[in-house]
Amino acid sequence: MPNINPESYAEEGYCLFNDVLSQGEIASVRIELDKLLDDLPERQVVYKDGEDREVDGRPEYLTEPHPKNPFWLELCRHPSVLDAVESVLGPDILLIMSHLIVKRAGDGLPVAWHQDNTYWHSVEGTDVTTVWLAIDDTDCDNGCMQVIPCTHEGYPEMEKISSGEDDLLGLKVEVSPEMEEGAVCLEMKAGSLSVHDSFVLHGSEANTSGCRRAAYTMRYANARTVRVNTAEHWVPVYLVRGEAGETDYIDIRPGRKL
Ligand SMILES: O=C(O)CCC(=O)C(=O)O
Repeated sequence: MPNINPESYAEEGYCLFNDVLSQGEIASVRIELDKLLDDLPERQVVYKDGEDREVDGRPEYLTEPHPKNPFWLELCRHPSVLDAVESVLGPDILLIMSHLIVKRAGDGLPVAWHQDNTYWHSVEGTDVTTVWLAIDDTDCDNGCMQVIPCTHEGYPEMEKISSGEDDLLGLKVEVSPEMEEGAVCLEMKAGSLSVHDSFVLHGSEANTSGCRRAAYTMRYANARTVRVNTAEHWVPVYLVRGEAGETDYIDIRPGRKL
C-alpha cells in the first residue's frame, strides 16, 4: 500500500494525498491542457540522452507552462497543493519548475529509474520535492508513477547511464532486481497527488492501455535551506508561501497579482 502519512515522508521519500482538487477543478485543468495539446509543435528541443536535442513534438515534453500562462502559475500556488507541500517541506516555499507529462493512450513513453536533483545544477540543497498531480485517473496499465521507498536516504548521487531505450530522459540509474521488488505503484484518481523527494528513485512504464495518462509535476524547494542560482536557472523562481529573506525570487504569495 502506498504511504499516505506525511509524517513518514522523511523516511519513505514520498507520500500520497487523495482528492486534493475537486472534479470541477480537474475539469478546468483538462480544458487548459487540451489547448496545449492542440498546439503541440511538430518538432521541439528537449533535454534527452544528457543533452539538448531536437525531437518530434510529443505531449510528454510540455515543459514549464507556468511562466507562460497564468492558469498554470495559479495552479502552482493553489492553497490545497501548497498545504500538501508545506506538510513535507515546511512553511517557506519556492516554486522552481513545472512540467506536464502526458502519455497518450497506447503510445506513452516510459520513464526509466532516475533521481531528479542530479539534473538541476542551479539548485543547491536537498529539501526539494515534486508534486505529481493526476489530471487523469492513473494505474499500472496507463503508466502510473512508481517509487522505490527510502532510496533517498543519505542523498546518494547515483551515476546516470544511457537507458538504451526510447524513453523520456534517455538516461537511467542502475537498479538491482532486489531494489526493484520494493517499488510501489502510485495508482490514483484524478485530483489526487503524490509528493516525492528529489533523490528518491522513481520512474514509470509505457502506457499500454486505451486511456490517456496526464499529470502535472510542480517542483518546490524549502526557501530557507535551498538556494537557486537564478542566473543559471532556466525559468523564474517564485516565492509562493512564507519567507525567503533577501533574494531575487518573484513574490507571488497569496494576495499578490500574477
Ligand atoms: O510522470 C512520470 O511518469 C514520471 C515523472 C517524474 O519522473 C518526475 O516527476 O520527476
